[in-house]
Amino acid sequence: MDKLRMDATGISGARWEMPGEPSVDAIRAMVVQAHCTPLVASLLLGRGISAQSAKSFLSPSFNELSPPESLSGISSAVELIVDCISRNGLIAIYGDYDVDGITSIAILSRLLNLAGARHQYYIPHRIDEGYGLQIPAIDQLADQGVNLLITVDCGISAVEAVQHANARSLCVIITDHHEPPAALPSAAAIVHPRVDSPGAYPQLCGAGVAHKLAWALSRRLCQSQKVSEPFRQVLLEATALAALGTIADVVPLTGDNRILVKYGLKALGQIHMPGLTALAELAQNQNGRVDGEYVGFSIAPRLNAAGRMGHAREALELLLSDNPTRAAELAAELDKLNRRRQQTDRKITEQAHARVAAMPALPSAIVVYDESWHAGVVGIVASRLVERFARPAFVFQQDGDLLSGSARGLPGFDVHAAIEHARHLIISGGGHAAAGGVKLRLENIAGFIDCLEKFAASVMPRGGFTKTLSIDAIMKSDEVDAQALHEIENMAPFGAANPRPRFLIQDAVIDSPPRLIGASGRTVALRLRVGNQVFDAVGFGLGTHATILKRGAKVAAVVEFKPAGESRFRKLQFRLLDFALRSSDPPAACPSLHEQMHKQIHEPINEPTNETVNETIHLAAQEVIQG
Ligand SMILES: [Mn+2]
Repeated sequence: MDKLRMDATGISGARWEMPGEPSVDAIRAMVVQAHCTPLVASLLLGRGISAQSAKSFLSPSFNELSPPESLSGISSAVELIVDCISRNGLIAIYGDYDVDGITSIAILSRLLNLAGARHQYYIPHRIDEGYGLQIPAIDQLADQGVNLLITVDCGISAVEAVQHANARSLCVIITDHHEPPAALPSAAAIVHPRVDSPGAYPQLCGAGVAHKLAWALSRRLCQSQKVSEPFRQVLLEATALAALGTIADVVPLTGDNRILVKYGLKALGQIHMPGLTALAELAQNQNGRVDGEYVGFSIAPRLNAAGRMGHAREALELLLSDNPTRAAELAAELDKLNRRRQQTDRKITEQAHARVAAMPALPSAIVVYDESWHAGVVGIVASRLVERFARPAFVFQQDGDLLSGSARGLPGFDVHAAIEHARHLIISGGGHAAAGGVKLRLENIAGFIDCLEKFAASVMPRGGFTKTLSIDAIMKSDEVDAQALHEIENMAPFGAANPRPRFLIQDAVIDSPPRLIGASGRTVALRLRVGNQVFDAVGFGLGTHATILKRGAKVAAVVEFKPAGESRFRKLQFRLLDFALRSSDPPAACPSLHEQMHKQIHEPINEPTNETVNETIHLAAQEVIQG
């Protein structure tokens, strides 16, 4: 059967991208080879996973993790560290203020502790110092007598800073995963998955790289491929920490990353880290499951809140603490900072929304700034503007005549390319397709806005940017059950590049009128009848459309299945991602899905809206849910 296509648009404004239909033969072959059910086989095929690779995808083994030696530079790095320890030298680990950065520091710090190395760490202040290896910090560390500097999650572009460190007789090891520049810094060793490391998994995050270094160092210190029990224990903790960093950095959950997350999440339940226990107690875990979504939406924002609203060292101290009382204090502090972050972000989002709504016309790229806006949340606010207006957004905090801010893009608009386009108007800036950061002088803002709008207009398709919601499969009402949910859970861990499967249920009926829940007023709870069954559903960001959902209304609904409760017989719940009202009953016999969809799904009958389901911007999604 050829690929099914249709032009349905949901109430959220997102275009629904329908799945191709794998052949029955392909499904059969995968069922046999991977010992999975036909449902899982068709989902995997739809994601481009072959029958050959399906088995290791479904049950990845820890032994499949690429060995530490696959990263070039790792053995020189290990020798430099061992040499420094043997001379009783002082080591500094230099990281970043986000979850990936602090988990990277925690991994090496816990290992150096066990190795009896003299060491300290340094995290720059997000707002006062900014990201990356900075010269004043290097001077400070040199003055404190540091001999060996190890960067984690940063440093690959720090050509000048490394030169400065060398001049101050600091030996530098760089471990990083950010895009390497053409000319690399003159460090004593560079450990990076995309620098001379053909055997390495290229998408490792900073903590994934730190995990490899910790593993190689453990082997070297134990003088054996098989490490001693205390080192095994620390590597187990390192795996859990690497999973946190991997999830929070939203790198694709394939290859090494999938293995690290799968075993790291498992390790979270086995290790003794009082900080994480204390944090988990505060971060309500509704279904009692420690999965990728729980870490991404509950644990990571709390750890990040320290860097955004205070100093990231509090979050690091939490990860390093072995004292339950102190850990509980720190967890409570992070929770408080996270609540303050939420309030701040909500307030600024409202102000930014109002600012955009007051513009004479919706611009092709949104640029807003204010002196009172907190620099720690401008990125989150930009995500929300993109979600609300379906336009790329740049949000700045003004400090005198200086503007510093964050940008978020959307499909069709590459933030990195846009920043390059405006390079002549800014002081500094960089990023990737989905997100970036910019600093510029106030006097250049008008030119910058003009330049960005022109760039956005040149790449914007007719009718504006549209976001797409890709659907994995169409599900008939009698196929929706807890068994299907159980089968899908085998595809976990879910996250970037492996999202929880999304299904289109074409003939659902609103069983209870929707209620608005949550502080934002944009989350809706309702019950959906599918065939003879009734399911609870929660829709994030759909609150504004709730009024058209009357009891008895027929809808085509795009849903994810969510487990409720930990029991084996747990109930099935829906997360409602989008819906479209249906005006008539489906025909009894469906000639083809294509025609059927065209007949049944009508354009939304309420006012057109730019509000869309922000599916592709993982960074944004990650930040938005906690609000
Ligand atoms: Mn990172």
